[in-house]
Amino acid sequence: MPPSKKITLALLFCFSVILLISYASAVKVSHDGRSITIDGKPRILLSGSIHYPRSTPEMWPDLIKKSKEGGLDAIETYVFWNAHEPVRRQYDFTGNLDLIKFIKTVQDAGLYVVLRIGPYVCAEWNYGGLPVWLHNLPGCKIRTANDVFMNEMKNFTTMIVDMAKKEKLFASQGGPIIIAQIENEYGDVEWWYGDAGKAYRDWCANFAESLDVGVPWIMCQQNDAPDPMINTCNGFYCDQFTPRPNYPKMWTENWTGWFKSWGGSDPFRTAEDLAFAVAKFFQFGGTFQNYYMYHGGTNFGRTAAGYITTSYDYNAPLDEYGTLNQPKWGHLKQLHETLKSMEYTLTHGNITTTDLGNYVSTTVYVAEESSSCFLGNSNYKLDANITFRGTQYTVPAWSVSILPDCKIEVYNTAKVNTQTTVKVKRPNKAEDETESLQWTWRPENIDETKILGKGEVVVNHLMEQKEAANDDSDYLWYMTSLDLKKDDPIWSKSITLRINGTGCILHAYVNGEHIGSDNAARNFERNVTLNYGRNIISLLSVTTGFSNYGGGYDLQPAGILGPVVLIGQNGDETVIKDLSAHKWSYKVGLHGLINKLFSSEKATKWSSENLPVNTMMTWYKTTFKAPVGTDPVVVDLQGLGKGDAWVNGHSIGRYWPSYLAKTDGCSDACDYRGKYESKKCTSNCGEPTQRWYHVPRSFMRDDDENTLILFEEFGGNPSLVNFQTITVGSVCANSYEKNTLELACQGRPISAIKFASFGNPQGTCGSFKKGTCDGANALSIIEKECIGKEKCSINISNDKFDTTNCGDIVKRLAVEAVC
Ligand SMILES: *[C@@H]1O[C@H](CO)[C@@H](O)[C@H](O)[C@H]1NC(C)=O
Ligand SMILES: *[C@@H]1O[C@H](CO)[C@@H](O)[C@H](O)[C@H]1NC(C)=O
Ligand SMILES: *[C@@H]1O[C@H](CO)[C@@H](O)[C@H](O)[C@H]1NC(C)=O
Ligand SMILES: *[C@@H]1O[C@H](CO)[C@@H](O)[C@H](O)[C@H]1NC(C)=O
Ligand SMILES: *[C@@H]1O[C@H](CO)[C@@H](O)[C@H](O)[C@H]1NC(C)=O
Ligand SMILES: *[C@@H]1O[C@H](CO)[C@@H](O)[C@H](O)[C@H]1NC(C)=O
Ligand SMILES: CC(=O)N[C@H]1CO[C@H](CO)[C@@H](O)[C@@H]1O
Repeated sequence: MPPSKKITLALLFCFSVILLISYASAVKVSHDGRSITIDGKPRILLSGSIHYPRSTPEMWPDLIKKSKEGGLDAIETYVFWNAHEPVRRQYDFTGNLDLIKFIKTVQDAGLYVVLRIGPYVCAEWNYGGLPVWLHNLPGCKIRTANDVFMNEMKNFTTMIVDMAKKEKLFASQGGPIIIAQIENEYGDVEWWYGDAGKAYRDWCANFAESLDVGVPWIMCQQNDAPDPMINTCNGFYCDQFTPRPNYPKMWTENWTGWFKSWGGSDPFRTAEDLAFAVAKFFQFGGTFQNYYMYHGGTNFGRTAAGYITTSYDYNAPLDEYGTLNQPKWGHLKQLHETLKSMEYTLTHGNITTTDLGNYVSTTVYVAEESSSCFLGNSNYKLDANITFRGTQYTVPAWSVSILPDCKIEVYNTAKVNTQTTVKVKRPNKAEDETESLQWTWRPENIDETKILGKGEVVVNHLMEQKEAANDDSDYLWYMTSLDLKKDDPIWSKSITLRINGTGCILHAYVNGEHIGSDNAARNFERNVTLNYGRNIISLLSVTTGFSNYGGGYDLQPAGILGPVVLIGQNGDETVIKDLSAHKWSYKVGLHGLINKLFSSEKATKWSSENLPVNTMMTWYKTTFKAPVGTDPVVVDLQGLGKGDAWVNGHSIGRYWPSYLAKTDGCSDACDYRGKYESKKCTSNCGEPTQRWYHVPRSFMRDDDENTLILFEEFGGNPSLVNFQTITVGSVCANSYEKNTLELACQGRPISAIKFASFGNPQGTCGSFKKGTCDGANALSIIEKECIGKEKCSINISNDKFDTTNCGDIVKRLAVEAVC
């Protein structure tokens, strides 16, 4: 056969296979009154949020694999408009913004996609995902019945849908996208927009329908969603949510933890409470639920919303770096397996719930021959003894027991049988341990602006920062000058400069001299020294992202709106000179940012002499070897103030270790019982809000020298900066009898067993103690079974362990192993 013919045949073959696959796998997604149906089959669907820009394409396959292993059916993501269209009609879908690649990666893993286009997304993302240029577009009013806005929303949303259609990514085309979302939690703020809000809501629904994607659309938190939009629930608990008749009970945001703000402590949510919330949702007829977040990740660059930290870990089942957050990940995996085994009864069965009083209830799902049962105890103090169909069950307070066959308890949300993993940070072994990083530096060149007061735009008023800077930079200079004659009435013993700000960071300079800064300036006052003749006042206003939530959130002002006044005080006489309507000139950005000093390829002069410390507006540069291995890498920025950091030109986000978390309200041990809210369980009080910053492996070169560049805005000391890897230090397990205890060091062998006791051990991981009942041989059994292995599992049965004189108590095995 001539070669050309071979190729043609091969091509033909490939082509027909592709045709066959896409034809064969096109599925019909719809819903009945109970659940989403896929090709007519009612489904229990477990989904988890992973936002593609909050990790890297290199991390995606592993994140998705771990999601699948954790028992998810679908990955949910928002689409981030301001990241994709930073300048009107100029698009970016490269790197971690490659939405299509992300969706295909999910498809390759065999999972579905829930595409929440929005394009308003909230998400603690800068400006809720909307581009700031919309705010500056003449006549544009955001998220309401406004033609300018609706045209832009239509333009972007249509483009995203067209991109997905072109790649055949909707389920109706054989792709993975089973559900799409328009807008986001609009029902929570609709009142703010009045009748225009209602009109906009209807327009959103009609517009979404007109896109003809062939899969159902949802509108979350939208009780008045027009047909055929599906309203869904968001919250920490959604079991009491009632969908409209003939619509399924769907939960699109189950908050697995909470986000962190600069100055705040670390919120966490226990595995027991999260599992309780999920189990209760399914007990009361739920059929679709999505974890917000399953992997939170990192706010790289300038993507975080106002005062939101760079880490978006969220205490999610997969941590910021993509490793398992145990026991949460494993405890939910077991729950998912249990729920999946009941899919038929949960989606078909007739439901009977019996209230036994005292917040205790039983729910029975009966479908033809099979049935499944839930025993729920929402009492936050009292364990319940339930006699159910002749058998006695103990359901701990604030928990749900699941009996897939209505006889045997397979899962209880309060009984965690999964190991707890304790992560530790280790120094970078690639660096010589005795030698710290070598730094060079250069000053940020601000003289030109602060002394001369020269800007690009001059107007006779104070400009709002979004309008003046269009979100091109965090930094905006406001500069004015005033000529003072000797007979000016302002002269007095002390002259004060008073600035009414909007809560942004402010650095104030008078005649080139720094007179003070404020972290969140609303009322800034400093005494100043002025000269006869010309005086220059330069104010640097710094944003940390714009607000992302609330009715009219887009109109919340940023920057300096004034008044800016000078106050002279002479005895009882007060003289006020209002500078607000002076001639102000504006400059967006800083010299070093505009000139891309952070790009490591840039040939600029850096000095190694007289390294400054605690000096504002300083650039620092160092090189380092990438840590060996594959463990996640962080850079410890303790000692620094606030600024931006880049590794080999990739932004790793804003840093601010000098901002300490509030000192009170932390509870390292958190009682899972009782209603959770975002402030209930927090840790890290009094410590830097964020000290460690994720450096994705793909940002670093293996052998070559890697460059870290910092722009230090407040002043700090880089001498303590170092790179670390995050590994599993120890693992703990705490399992009840009749379960299998599994220990795994995530790729490393177990080196020692620090604690083992079978009986009623006390305490938690790291501080276990023997109780009154303790089988003598537990330690030797575990040591024999586990040491030297990457993972081991032990079936916990009474006959293996010696438990004489323990009586009738329910026994547990507690183990702490060292990796
Ligand atoms: C978006 O608007 C531009 C004009 O600004 C137009 O060329 C383009 O076709 C529009 N895209 C869609 C999908 O409507
Ligand atoms: C549910 O109950 C109704 C009315 O008793 C009955 O007709 C139906 O067959 C039951 N469905 C199932 C799946 O058992
Ligand atoms: C449940 O039964 C156990 C003994 O089986 C008892 O100790 C406990 O007090 C009972 N709890 C309640 C709430 O009745
Ligand atoms: C400006 O701040 C001062 C306090 O420093 C306050 O008394 C005044 O009301 C503020 N003015 C405006 C217009 O907000
Ligand atoms: C300004 O100076 C006056 C008089 O010296 C003093 O009373 C006042 O506290 C100072 N204000 C500030 C904001 O430093
Ligand atoms: C534990 O028990 C299960 C079922 O009883 C069995 O499949 C498994 O192999 C046992 N594991 C070990 C480590 O003995
Ligand atoms: C109402 C609200 O804050 N919505 C948010 C719900 O959950 C997460 C909070 O982390 C946000 O991203 C949502 O948009």
